[in-house]
Amino acid sequence: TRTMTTNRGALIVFEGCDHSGKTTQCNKLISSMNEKGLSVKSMRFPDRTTTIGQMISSYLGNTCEIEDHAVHLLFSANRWEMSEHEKLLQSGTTLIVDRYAYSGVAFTSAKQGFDMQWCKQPDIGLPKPDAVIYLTLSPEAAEKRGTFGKERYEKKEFQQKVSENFEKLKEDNWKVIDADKSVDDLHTELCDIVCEVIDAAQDKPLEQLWV
Ligand code: FDM
Repeated sequence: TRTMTTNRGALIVFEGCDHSGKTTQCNKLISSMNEKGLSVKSMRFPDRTTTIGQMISSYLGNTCEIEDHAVHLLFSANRWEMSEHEKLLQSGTTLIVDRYAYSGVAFTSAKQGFDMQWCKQPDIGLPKPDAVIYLTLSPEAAEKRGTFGKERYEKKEFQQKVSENFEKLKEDNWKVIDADKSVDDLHTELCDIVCEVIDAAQDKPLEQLWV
């Protein structure tokens, strides 16, 4: 006899540099997939709504100081406190996630005195994304899209180091996409990719990050 199982949803993460359109694209994907009747949910990290997230938000807004190692662990804790969302994946909901542990490692290891291996440690064992869609933009194209905001890390030299770190984090589940095109063209491209990822994930078990 054949047991009835629900196909699991896919865990799809978006990473990218400032002005790459990550957040815009995540939002557009959620609405068009909802229109198609697919079960999808959006998440973003940091999730500023939790107690830990509020501390992170104050740190990013420069209204408080937190020691560099300590804040790295808070960003990671903020992902672990959402790991119950694995249940949603198992029950068939696809998660579209704006930033994940890769941002955690890329940003902290852009600071003086941090090595990547140390930075990865606290996120080991989180649900591993079925795909990481990495939106790239040349510094020139990024500059045309506007200036940096006022939050911590929104500085050109720092962002350059972050990009170099992202390059080092690429694994076989990464898809690098050139974001230097119109919002609608990029959206069309991403819709196709996301549908393929959802199809492919159905029969594969969810893995653990960096194990
Ligand atoms: N950021 C984000 C980190 O430094 N570590 C992390 O683990 C994550 C998820 O927080 F500068 C940084 C990246 C960015 C800032 O992100 C806030 P949003 O997407 O602008 O809210």
